[in-house]
Amino acid sequence: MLNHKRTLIAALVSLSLIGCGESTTQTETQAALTAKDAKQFLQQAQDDIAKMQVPAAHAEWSYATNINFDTAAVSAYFNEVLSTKVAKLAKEAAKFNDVDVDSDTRRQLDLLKNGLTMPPPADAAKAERLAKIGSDLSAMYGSGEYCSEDGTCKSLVEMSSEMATLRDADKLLEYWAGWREISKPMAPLYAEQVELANEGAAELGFENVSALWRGKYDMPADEFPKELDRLWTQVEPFYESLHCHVRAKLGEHYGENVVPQDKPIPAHLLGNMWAQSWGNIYDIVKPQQEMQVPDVTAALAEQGYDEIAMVKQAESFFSSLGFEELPDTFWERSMFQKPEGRDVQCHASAWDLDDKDDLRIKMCIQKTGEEFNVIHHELGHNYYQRAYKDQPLLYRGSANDGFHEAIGDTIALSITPKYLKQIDLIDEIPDASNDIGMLMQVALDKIAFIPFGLMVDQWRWKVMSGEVTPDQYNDLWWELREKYQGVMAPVERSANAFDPGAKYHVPANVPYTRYFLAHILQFQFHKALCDIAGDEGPLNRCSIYGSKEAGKALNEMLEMGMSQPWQNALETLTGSPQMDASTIADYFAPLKTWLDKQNATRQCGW
Ligand code: X8Z
Ligand code: ZN
Repeated sequence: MLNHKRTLIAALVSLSLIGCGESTTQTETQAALTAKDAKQFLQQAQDDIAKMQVPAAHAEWSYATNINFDTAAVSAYFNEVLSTKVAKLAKEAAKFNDVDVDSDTRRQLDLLKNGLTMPPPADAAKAERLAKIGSDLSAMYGSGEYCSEDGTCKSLVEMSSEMATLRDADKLLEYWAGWREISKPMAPLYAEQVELANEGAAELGFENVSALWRGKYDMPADEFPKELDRLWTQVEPFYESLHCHVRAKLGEHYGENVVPQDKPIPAHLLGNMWAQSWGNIYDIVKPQQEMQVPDVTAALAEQGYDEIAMVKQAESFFSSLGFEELPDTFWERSMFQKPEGRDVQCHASAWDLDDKDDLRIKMCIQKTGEEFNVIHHELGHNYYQRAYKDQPLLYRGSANDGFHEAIGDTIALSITPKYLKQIDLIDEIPDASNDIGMLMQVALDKIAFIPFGLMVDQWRWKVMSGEVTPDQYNDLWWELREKYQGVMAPVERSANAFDPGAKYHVPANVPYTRYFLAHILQFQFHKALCDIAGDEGPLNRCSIYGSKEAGKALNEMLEMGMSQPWQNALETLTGSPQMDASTIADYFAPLKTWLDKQNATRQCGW
């Protein structure tokens, strides 16, 4: 997973100073540092990190694919050692603040200073505690399950898979509430973690962890939220139309006593454990007029695809663009299915264990169209990692974290009927009269996600900055869920509930704004690549499959890694340095018109 990987790289960065040591730096400080010293410092840092990275990555992989007492201890140890070293190194980097260095050196120093996600305090006992909490939270999520009164226990994967097609509101509520039992014990640990990491952030010169996280986007930390607001304002009217229609249809299906038409939508009815994407309830909200929409889940089953075949098919898309095939070790070492008899972190992730060729994914693949998309998402990470592997270590990352999350999704936007026919998953390409159905399917996945992608870190930023206290954590979560998504808790939440902890990225400390950005960026990338591929049809019917030109243009951006501000990377591919949601409006324009007609006599909003 890119996320862990970036954290890891950042953590490893600290080790770099083992070689040049603090005593050297002390002398240097006294003797007035030069640009040459800065370069030497960075070189030494990156050499040392490179050496340390591999064993640490193996420890983390071992833990994520086999959660037990021993793997937890080893991974927590590496985490502590590495993040402590990075924090030290980040402090060292700050000593070059007033030294006149070239822009490349300055960029690398800055990346070193703000690379950590949860910076440990210098106090050894506190650093150890922070690492232990991180590992405990992760284990609580990874091994979490819900046991009903009759004693049957279900994993998250099992419940999620059932919830996709389950239409019994009581049973849905049972799973929804059941899964949220696993996060209750996380609450005190989470609060303690916030305090410790804030202490670490303060030592690095940041106001708090919130400022650190917001400061990673090549613009002032306080400007970044305004940029997000601007993008959200572009999407909001369309989201509200979709919300209005979905709520009305859910009301027809479950009754208006279950889905009141003047309130947010109860969160258990949207086909997804977190109500974050709604594609699974297409059957409930689809247009009345019969629409032919490819059923990828059914097609995969008909064609006898197993998990590996799904991944091979995804690989072949990238190959068709000119990307080199994945190495044999990818197939030997990846985890594609949930193994029997041990706990694993099923949440999908992509890894690059040696910063060279040891690419892997870790997933508990379900044989569905939804998971077929997730496979493309994960491979997008792997191809990105491989594209920037020759950059200096500090530049091995995506232009901003949203870019990393957007690449595989961009490719998946090309899984259009035209492509599905090319690979024999469907026999016929539905004509344009079916477009509303197909656009609805994509909107349920992508547009419904956008406010969720935004609210998770709106919550964390307030939590990390101390604007809210632990006793307000859960209430704030639901305030933001209602404000942005128009979704509400289906039952009153108890005083000890900690619902944010039931979402992987909160206990795992993976920043979430990246997915919001990715959902904007992927449409910009898709449009740019379709133009390059010479596809002149509507965007929702374009597939770049087989276009070496599109692959080349994409690779040019991927190869840049983090070597330049993201605005330059964006411009390289799309011709514009601005993130812009107007491509989304273009892509879905016919659906917006259709929705507004459906909603004409409805009272929208919440
Ligand atoms: O976490 C993921 C990926 C791994 S980076 C599967 N995603 C977010 C989520 O599942 O919540 C992809 C979309 C949003
Ligand atoms: Zn991802």
